[in-house]
Amino acid sequence: MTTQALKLADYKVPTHLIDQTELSFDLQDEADTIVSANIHFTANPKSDDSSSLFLNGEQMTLKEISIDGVALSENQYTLTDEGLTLLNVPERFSLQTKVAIKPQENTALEGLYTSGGKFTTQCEAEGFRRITYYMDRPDVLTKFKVSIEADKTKYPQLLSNGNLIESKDLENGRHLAVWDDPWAKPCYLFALVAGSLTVLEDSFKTMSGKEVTLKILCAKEDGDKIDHAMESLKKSMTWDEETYGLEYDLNIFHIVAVSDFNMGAMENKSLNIFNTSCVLAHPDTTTDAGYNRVEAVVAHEYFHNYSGNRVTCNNWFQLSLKEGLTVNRDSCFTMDVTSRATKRIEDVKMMRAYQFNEDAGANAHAVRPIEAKSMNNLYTLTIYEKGSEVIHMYKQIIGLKNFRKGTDLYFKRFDGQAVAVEDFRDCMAEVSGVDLTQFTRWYDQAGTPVVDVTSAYDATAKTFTLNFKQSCPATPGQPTKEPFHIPVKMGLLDSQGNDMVLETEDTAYAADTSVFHLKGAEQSITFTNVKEVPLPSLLRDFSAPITLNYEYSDAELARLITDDNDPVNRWDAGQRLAMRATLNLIDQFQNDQDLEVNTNLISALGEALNEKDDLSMIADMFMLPSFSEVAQKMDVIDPDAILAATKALKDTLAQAHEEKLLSLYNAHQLSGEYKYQPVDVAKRRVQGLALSLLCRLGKEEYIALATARYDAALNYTEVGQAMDAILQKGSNDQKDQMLNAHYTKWQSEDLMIDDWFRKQVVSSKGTQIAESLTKHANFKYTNPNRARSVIGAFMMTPKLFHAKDGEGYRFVADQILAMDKINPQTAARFCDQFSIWSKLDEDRKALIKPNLERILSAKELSKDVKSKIENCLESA
Ligand code: HT7
Ligand code: ZN
Repeated sequence: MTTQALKLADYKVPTHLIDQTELSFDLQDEADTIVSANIHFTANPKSDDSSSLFLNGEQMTLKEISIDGVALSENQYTLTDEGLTLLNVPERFSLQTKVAIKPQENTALEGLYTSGGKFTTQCEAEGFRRITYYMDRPDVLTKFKVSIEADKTKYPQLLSNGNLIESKDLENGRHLAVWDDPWAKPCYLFALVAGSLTVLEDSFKTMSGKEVTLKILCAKEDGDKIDHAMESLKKSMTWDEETYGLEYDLNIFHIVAVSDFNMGAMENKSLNIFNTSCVLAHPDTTTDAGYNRVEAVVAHEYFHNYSGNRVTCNNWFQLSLKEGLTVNRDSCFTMDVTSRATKRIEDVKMMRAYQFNEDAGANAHAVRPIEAKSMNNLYTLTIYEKGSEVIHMYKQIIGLKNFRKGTDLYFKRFDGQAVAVEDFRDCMAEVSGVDLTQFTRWYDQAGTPVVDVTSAYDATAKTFTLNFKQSCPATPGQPTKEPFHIPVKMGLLDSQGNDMVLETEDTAYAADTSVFHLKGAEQSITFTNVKEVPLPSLLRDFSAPITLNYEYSDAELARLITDDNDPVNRWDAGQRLAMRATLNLIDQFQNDQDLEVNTNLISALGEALNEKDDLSMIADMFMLPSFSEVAQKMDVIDPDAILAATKALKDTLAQAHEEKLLSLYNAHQLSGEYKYQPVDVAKRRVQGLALSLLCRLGKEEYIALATARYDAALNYTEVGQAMDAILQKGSNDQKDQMLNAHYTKWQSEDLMIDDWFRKQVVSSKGTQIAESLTKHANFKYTNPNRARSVIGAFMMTPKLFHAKDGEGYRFVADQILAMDKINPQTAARFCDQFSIWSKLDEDRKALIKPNLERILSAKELSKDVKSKIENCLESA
């Protein structure tokens, strides 16, 4: 039977409200944990159905149950695998329950579980129902008081949300801590941690002068790797005050690092829990990208304190309300504290390579979906990244000042409430006076809109007309789409490369924001007084998450690369040229011709290498179209052709620019102490680019350069770049030696061993290495980071996943099945590369289908995996 979907249309207000929740945890080393709950319910006046009450509860044993202190007989409630129904309940009552749970056996990492000798929780989205019987839904908010009791030597720290109000020693070496959170919250924000951890303590003075204690806790051996997270936290707190006027609202804020974690981090109220990979940083073990990730994730979780915690979602279909907004907030933060253009380009690249791909596949869904078979599977690029682009569009449409007025209104009006995306939209409409009705389609219609643009210049009338035509491909369940309100930020360049002053009678163009408001399926705009043929620069700053087609000549793209005022469009012109070159190469490959790279691209990228001021832009320009971006341009995806074309492109660029690349490499050598600062990051980045291209040439001297970098490197960014180069082109002996040395040196550092696994997988040629790594003594399905370092890395490497003999598909299917028994949420993520399978060539489709069917026929498949594979098979 196919998995039943939950529907947004079936949303009903909760039957009851909760006035207060008191929880008590008796944590035992090996025995069951006993959770006692005292929950104070009131019938919800807005509900017409409060005579009975359903409480979610899974994988627990009910030991005791009473209402207002009177034990219930068995005919007063019913129990199923999914929860508990209380029959004929009064208007107001308190429910007392005692349940036993098994955190030591919880490998799904949802609810309460143990990791590295400590107890920890993950409740979003539906983990709390594995802790106690409760209304596990985001629209039931209440204050929590939590008592935790455990052995004092093994678990000296006992933490939960809010303020510590009591702590004392008990008999038998045990102790007790009581936490009280003054802010009402849904149970997905509940957290508990018990363990023996190192603490870094600092403080932050808020804009109103309140002192906040900041604590970052991690395993003892990682105590030297949390300074960067602390600095990032303080920067984030300042940024949120300065940018959004939002001040922290408690006297204490914790971050705890945990090694077994399904995602990056979790924003539990005042007790954020982080995957170690998103909090630990040290120059010897963390790359620049890793430092950047820590800074961004710390900011993201901190920003949730308002966008998510103070104002939350009324059901999980509204997830993007908090996630899209918070991603947008963390993106802007990163732009402000690092390089604006580089961050924006990274976001655009991510949208095109991954979110557009999601939109084109079997699991495509709207930013606010209308149904879901598994809540865990809602944590997608569409909800997060496209959701953030929706926020970006609000800013384009109503302007930055109005946007800030809108968020002020939103946080004030809905403080302490659970709301929907319309509530956010209405605030934006109210403060700006702009009608955003049509804009709502961005939430409801899935798929990436395509806008085809043509132009006409009338030399006599001195007018320039742009004709726009929008469409959106069908997606599962949505065969046709209505036109979107698309903000197209634009400029027209004169022959000197300057922006013309734009004149038009058309009210669809807003001069203050340079935005053309495309609302119709077809719409034109005419500019007057245009003295010469202009060169349009369209969709500046990627003002909308669309594909915009315009027939630029190679020469026009070269002009945009050098002249455009908008860095995103300068970069995009390079991307367009590179995509054109790649598609030509694919054509040549498919017609058995010699592969010859477009010379205009070679010279344009040669020009880019001369850039002196913004080194990062060089590296951005050389980010060539990825496998998935190219695949999206093909009617039938031919992996062999894509791989051959991208290889030819990189090899040719390396040959053509060998000298420049070498001088770039030599010019930016850094010495001294590692600093995570934009100038140094950019230098290391271009060096890494140069080294990897040079090593493609296979010359001894460049391998020697990589070896020298490996030997002399002062930080892991440099070491990692050298290792990647050696793994690509070094001798087998050199590779073995280097890998052995890495393993020996870092065997006690999990994240470094993850990298050891990952590097071997991505540099391997077939399935054998990955397969044997899954049998390595240090490989474990119970640790998502480790599993991702092999299985995730494998499936994201097209030459491995799409191997002609189908071994890649077989391997990933085997791994999904193995992982699903342990951790369904992480296993489900390994299904994602299959979502475009029906667009592949016939041979590959025939290889994939039996693997999908094999997964689906497995006994006891989780609904997370089942629903993804069902969608794949249905899409064919
Ligand atoms: N809001 C969180 C989403 C989340 C999660 C985090 C960790 C482990 C499992 C999880 N499921 C959902 C993280 C965030 O977006 O900030
Ligand atoms: Zn988030």
